[in-house]
Amino acid sequence: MTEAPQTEPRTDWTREEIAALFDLPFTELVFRAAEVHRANHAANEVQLSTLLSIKTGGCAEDCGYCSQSVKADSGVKATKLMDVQAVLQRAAQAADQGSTRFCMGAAWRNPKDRDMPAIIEMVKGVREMGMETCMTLGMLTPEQADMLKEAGLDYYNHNIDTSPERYDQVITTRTMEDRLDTLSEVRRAGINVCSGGIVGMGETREDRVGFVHTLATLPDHPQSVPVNALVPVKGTVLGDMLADTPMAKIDDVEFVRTVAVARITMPHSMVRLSAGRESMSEMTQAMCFMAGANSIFTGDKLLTAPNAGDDTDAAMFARLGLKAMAISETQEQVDASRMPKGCVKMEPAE
Ligand code: SAM
Ligand code: DTB
Ligand code: SF4
Repeated sequence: MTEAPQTEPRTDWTREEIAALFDLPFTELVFRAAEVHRANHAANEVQLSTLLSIKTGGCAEDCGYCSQSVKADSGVKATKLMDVQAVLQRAAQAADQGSTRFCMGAAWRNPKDRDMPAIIEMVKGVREMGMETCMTLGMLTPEQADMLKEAGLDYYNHNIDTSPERYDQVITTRTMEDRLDTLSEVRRAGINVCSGGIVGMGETREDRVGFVHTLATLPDHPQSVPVNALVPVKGTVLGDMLADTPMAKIDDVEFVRTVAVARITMPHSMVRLSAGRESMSEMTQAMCFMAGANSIFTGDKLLTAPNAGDDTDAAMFARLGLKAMAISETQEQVDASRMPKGCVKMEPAE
């Protein structure tokens, strides 16, 4: 007999339970994930977020996947922080295209206090347009987290990227603990957490288990969980590694499995099919939506890498019968994810 779908968030997942989910026959795993998805979300609706790099390149960190690290020979030019008005113009274009969340990313280890006034203006301006706001600026001090909350920031993106065991093989200039500390400050400040990572960096299945386990056992599940497929960039440690050892590339089935396990273990979270869609077949993306992914990045550019683009996505949405999710729907999920664990949401009496 099949068990009832898991709908209440649990934060006591064991690694063994998560490994057992990964080990399920593929169709059984996707079926279970689809059940959890349908029990908690409108199954054919996808939340649309748009990215903008507000400060590109020249980053002091050595993340092995990233084109923006000073250690990478990727040809990405370092720029200064964009002007507030230029950022707001790009947000207005994204809103016109139907996007509901504007995610602003900076290639920083952490923001400097002198940057905060402009950052705050950006958050306020984008919010005034009626879009949700997201920032990803690196590590935050408690004071900076409070300032962002005060400005009205809806989400902060800060990825754990991989398993705790593999972390120092990917990044040496900070630790997983540093990442978890910032996530905890963001949570304390009352900002929604967006945290996920990258698969396809040559990691093992056990690393993917550890990656999902770390997210699913945080004190609260992140409200958004981006699952990125590595975009291999020439001149980065991992991009070059993958070019030299193509057998290290993750296969599509294993990618879909990772999405499905994230969906089952974090039932209320928005699971975002993030970077890497540009080189992914429509069928693999369709399997990800079936397995519970319900958010994407729109537009033809991520931060520095190409993205699928609005026309391609519109054609895919039409073929698959998907539609854009309204902000009110996303907010319902956020409320559900914040309910005390073990509570069942009651419908109002007739
Ligand atoms: N500097 C900030 C930070 O590291 O938190 C914000 C920007 S950083 C580019 C945001 C995230 O993008 C990273 O944590 C990583 O998960 C993802 N990312 C960066 N380069 C990528 C690539 N080549 N392929 C897939 N994901 C990537
Ligand atoms: C996330 O998890 N993926 C986005 C966002 N958060 C900031 C970034 C993807 C970056 C892909 C590579 C690039 O554009 O340089
Ligand atoms: Fe810098 Fe973020 Fe890229 Fe790491 S991922 S090098 S912190 S921009």
